Amino acid sequence: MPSVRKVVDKINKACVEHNGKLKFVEFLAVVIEKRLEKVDILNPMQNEELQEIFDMIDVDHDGSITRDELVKVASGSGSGIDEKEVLELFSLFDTNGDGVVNFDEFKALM
Ligand SMILES: [Ca+2]
Ligand SMILES: [Ca+2]
Repeated sequence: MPSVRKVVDKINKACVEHNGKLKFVEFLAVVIEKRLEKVDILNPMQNEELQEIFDMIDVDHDGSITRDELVKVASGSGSGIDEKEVLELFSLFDTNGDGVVNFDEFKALM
C-alpha cells in the first residue's frame, strides 16, 4: 500500500511540527508502521493511554469509532491527512470488518 506509506510520512512530519504533542497522530503512525512493516513496537502504549486516545476519537462516546469520527478527528488534528487517506487507514483498524472500531480492536493494534 504505497499511499499509506505516504500518509505515514505526512503524519511523521506533523509530529515534528507539533513537537510531539499530537498523541493521536503519533499513535496512528506507530500502528501503521507496525501493520505494514510487521515490526515489533518497542514501547507499546499502556491501556490507560490507549483509552485516552480512544475516547478522543470516539466523539459521541458510544464505545465504538466510526469512519466519520476518525475522519473528523484525523482531519482536525493538523496532520494534513485527507478524508480519502483516513478511510484507507480505517480498514487497518477495523480488523473484523464490521464497519466500526471497538476498544478491543483498538487495543489489539498495539
Ligand atoms: Ca462513536
Ligand atoms: Ca470492527
